[in-house]
Amino acid sequence: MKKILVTGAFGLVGADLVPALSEKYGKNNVILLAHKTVTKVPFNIEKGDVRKKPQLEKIIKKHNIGQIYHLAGLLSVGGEKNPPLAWDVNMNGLRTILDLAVRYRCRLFWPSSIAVFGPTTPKINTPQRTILEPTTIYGTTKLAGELLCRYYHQKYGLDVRSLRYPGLIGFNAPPGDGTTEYSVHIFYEGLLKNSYVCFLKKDTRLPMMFITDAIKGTIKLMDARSDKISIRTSYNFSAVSFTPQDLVKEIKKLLPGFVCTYKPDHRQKIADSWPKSINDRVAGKDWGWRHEYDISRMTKEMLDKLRLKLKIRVNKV
Ligand code: AKB
Repeated sequence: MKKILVTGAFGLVGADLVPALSEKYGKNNVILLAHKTVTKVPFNIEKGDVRKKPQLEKIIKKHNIGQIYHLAGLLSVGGEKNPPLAWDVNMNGLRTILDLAVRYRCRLFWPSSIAVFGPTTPKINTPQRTILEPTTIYGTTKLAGELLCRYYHQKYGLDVRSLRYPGLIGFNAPPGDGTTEYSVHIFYEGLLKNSYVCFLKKDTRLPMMFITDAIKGTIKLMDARSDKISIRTSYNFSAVSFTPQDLVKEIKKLLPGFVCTYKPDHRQKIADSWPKSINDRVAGKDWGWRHEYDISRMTKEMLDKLRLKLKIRVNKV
């Protein structure tokens, strides 16, 4: 079988996608791209930079790659710290991968985000096709990336598929430098300190999804028949919507002494520019997307899994 390449393999999505792909296709068929030297990881790793075409081309040829999950990129908060770098990594990285995917006839997955939406987008039940006027460099690269993906599909017949990820909540990788990531930090700090200072206002409602649902949806999209894919920019992809206050309420049910205080900072403006809930009806109709986790089930699973990861005994919290 042709192998699968995952870039950004150590980020929030990669850390759960790689084990899922390895289970489905076999560990030897999944190749991880790392931009730093990584040791002691039981996977096939290649070192490389997504912006360097010759490096990547060598890896694609060497492993006979047939599918690429291109996850490497900067997020909303990290992007604002260094906009030129965000543009370079997110756009030039994507262009390199698109070109190589055409040349080696690979099926490609690339994540977009709710960051493509902006203050002028309808905030509730945001439709698939709507106003796209993002305010961050991250959202701008995601919007340009979506259009580039569709262009490559139309011009070169590339089988590229994409999802507009909402805020993802997972436990395998440490939280990234994003805005919705308060919803991951809160679990670590809750377990380690029994308190958390939230950088968003308590009533900031955002679309969110547990990582298990996100991975299931991502693989389902990649497995779907090509003629079922009517969207070649990026699918709206949704599960639950909640505020920091809602999440605190759920955490308190399982960590009764937990205290959250609110100190909104520059990240509030980013969160305020995004929708509160997303309509993903087209993903449901085209390839059968449905989420499983609600906020309560997700909270319990996060706490259980993080306790194991952080080696915290239940009777001590
Ligand atoms: C971020 O907050 O930057 C990301 C995203 C919603 O794409 N988690």
